[in-house]
Amino acid sequence: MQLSQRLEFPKLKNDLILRAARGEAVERPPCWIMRQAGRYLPEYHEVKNGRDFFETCRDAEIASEITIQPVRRYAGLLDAAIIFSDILVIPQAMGMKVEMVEGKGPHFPEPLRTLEDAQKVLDYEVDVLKELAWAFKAITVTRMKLDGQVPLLGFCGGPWTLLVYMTEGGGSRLFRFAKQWLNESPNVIHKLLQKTTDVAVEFLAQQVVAGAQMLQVFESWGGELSSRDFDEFCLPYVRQISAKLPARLRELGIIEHIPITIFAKGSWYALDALCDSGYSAVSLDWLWDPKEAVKISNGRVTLQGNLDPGVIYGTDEIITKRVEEMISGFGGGKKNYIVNFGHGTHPFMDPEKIKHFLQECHRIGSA
Ligand code: 1CP
Repeated sequence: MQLSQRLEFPKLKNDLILRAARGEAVERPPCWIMRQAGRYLPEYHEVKNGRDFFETCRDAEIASEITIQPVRRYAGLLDAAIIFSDILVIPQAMGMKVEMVEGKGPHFPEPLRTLEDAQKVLDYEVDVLKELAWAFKAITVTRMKLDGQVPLLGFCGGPWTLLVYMTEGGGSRLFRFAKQWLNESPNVIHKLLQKTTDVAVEFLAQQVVAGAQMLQVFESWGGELSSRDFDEFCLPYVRQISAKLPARLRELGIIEHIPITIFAKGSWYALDALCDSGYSAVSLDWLWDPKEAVKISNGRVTLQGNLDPGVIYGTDEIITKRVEEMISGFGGGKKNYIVNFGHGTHPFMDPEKIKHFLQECHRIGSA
């Protein structure tokens, strides 16, 4: 798509998160929450109405409604919306079947177990625009409906995390198959990671064309890798994504800088490297002491995080105390900081507690 053909979107009224991601000084830290749309919100279950998960993602009207629900409920408290979708749409676009089992999570009926299985995926010709057309439509519809209230975030799974699901066939505790692949057939794994990376770059770029204003890469299983395996199987691909994206965006007529965040859960050893990996922001899990992370990042990136989501089960007083500690730990939050949890919301969380968290982030972050 050329510049002249680009879609016209409503004017953005709140660009706080974009400014913070660019490293500009801000009046208070922007706030959003990983997995803010979905399972803990009664209005989500109402709209989903027992439908299949991927069916809801593929219906632009429903996906946009679910994306906007938290923005509406927490009016004025959230500074970004994240498109309602899943990281596993990339394996789907690569020809793999993925089902979402209610109450259990993702399930691949035919995970990669043999070299022939892997070859089939490597040989599959992926047409990102065609296979994920529904995702781009959902983004465009959502951006229009948001009417510039807050920026819309696009996202994808990191290549290593996607490989875990493709080999394990779902969530895992032991990572038996993924680790077997890494240590038995590293060459095949590199080919799969490369192919996934190429699809991820195109997917992210097209999300921006469709209307995403900021992006995040979720390497949720980063911390399952040893530091040396992270350097071999994760970091180079995560780096390729941030390195290749700007050129692809320019080809597609996008000249503005699109901030991109990397979240490599559990990969504490990689923070220094991630600060030099071409990402505007690095999202931290709750194992980090904010002060230590600030010391290491030393102003190279904007840090995002990192409340232990479990704090939301606590009293208002303890939530307030943890917010104070978090924001002061990140240096007061007026530069190089975005408020978030260290991981996603849980289905059992009380939306009112999350509201208290957000209100306190605003109060303390504005002081
Ligand atoms: O508000 C939002 O963030 C909604 C959009 C969203 C995002 C960004 C969903 C909806 N999923 C994701 C990302 C995602 N999906 C990640 C990365 C973030 C993280 O680490 O949490 C991962 C690992 C997945 C995979 C996945 N999808 C799981 C985890 C399985 C495991 O291995 O433990 C699950 C349970 C899903 C299903 C899913 N995705 C999203 C929702 C709301 C749900 C629950 C489906 C339902 O309604 O039952």
